[in-house]
Amino acid sequence: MQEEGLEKREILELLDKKLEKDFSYDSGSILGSMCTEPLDLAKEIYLKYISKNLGDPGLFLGTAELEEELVLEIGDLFGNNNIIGAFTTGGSEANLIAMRIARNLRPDIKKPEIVVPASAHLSFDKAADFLNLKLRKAKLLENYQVDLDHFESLINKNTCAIVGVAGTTSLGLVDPIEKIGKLIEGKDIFFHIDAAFGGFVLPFLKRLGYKVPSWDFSVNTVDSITADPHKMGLGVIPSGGYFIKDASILQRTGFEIPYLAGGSFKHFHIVGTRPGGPIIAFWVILKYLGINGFKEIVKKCMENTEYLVQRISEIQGVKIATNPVLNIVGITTENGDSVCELEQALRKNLWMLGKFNDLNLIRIVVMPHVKRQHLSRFADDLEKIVKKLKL
Ligand code: 0PR
Repeated sequence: MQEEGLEKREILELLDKKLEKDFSYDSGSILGSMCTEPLDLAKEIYLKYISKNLGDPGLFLGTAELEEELVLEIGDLFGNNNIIGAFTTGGSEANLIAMRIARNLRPDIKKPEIVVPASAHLSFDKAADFLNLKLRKAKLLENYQVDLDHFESLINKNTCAIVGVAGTTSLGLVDPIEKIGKLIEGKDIFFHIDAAFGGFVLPFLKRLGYKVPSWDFSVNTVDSITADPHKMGLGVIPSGGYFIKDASILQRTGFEIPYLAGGSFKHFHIVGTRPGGPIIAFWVILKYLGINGFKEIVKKCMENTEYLVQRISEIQGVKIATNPVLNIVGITTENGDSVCELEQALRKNLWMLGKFNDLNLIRIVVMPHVKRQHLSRFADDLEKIVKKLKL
């Protein structure tokens, strides 16, 4: 650190240089991210309220009330307007919090276990590690759907939670939530849904007339849901969220912090200091877009997804892994060859994609920043590269 402070102009120049390596959403290069450029209004509001700290809600009563209001509004969207919940740094934290609740609701289990589909996000591996849970993974069938028989066989007297995914990380698939729920009917096992990605797509897809399987609180065995504003909610990073059906769980498993300036309160959070800005920004996004605004955004993403699927179907040597349910497309080779070389070649052409080695696929997330012309250029490049690699 230098002795004297620099001029703002000098600092900005330095920053521009340092950050010029970053990719930007509007370049079209970012095809494999679940984040996107937040709405301009959300950015403006976030900056305005950047100092709000929900770690001490007694000092920011208005913000705390707004968070509660937002949770109820989201509950309404997810089939139950009588829930509790809060916003987090992202889906990983929300999933970790849900798994902690599930574990603590069952103090009678000495060696607690959770059952997740093999397609579940890495955050469950992390949660199992942090919380000392045994993680049991149900394998996938050929069509990438979870094998329900295997799932059922993994449930036993030590199971404190099971997980269903509504929008898998690799392919955007929705697990058969109703059928999974049936496996634990009448049992004291917590049922968590990871809709970090799908949470702010599925309700709008349904309203657009797409066939959407039941995945939310309308399935009566579902206890909690993760859904992230900073993915398809177009919110500001960091913002994830968890939503819980039974409000009494807060009293039973929440932490109490007794010494705060604003007074004591109960909460589930890992962090103490908690940003209010992204939450206020998300409240504004819901007000600004309304159901119809979200429907329009989701419709465009799905139309672009369908365009991409069509273009890939015209390229010999590659194919889509499975028909997309959400705005996520998996690309694999027709002859079963590894996608590694293909992914590397695409990366050299500055297409930044996801790659899933276990499923041998490249993932494209058709986020709102991904435009038709980007996909068209991508498909042209893909065709050339596939020819060159003789796939
Ligand atoms: N659950 C699901 C289903 C997810 O796909 C993710 C993240 C999480 C939970 C965890 O969310 P946080 O990352 O907010 O903790 N899925 C993205 C992925 O793995 C995360 C991501 C986002 C990766 C942007 C890259 C990127 O550029 O693809």
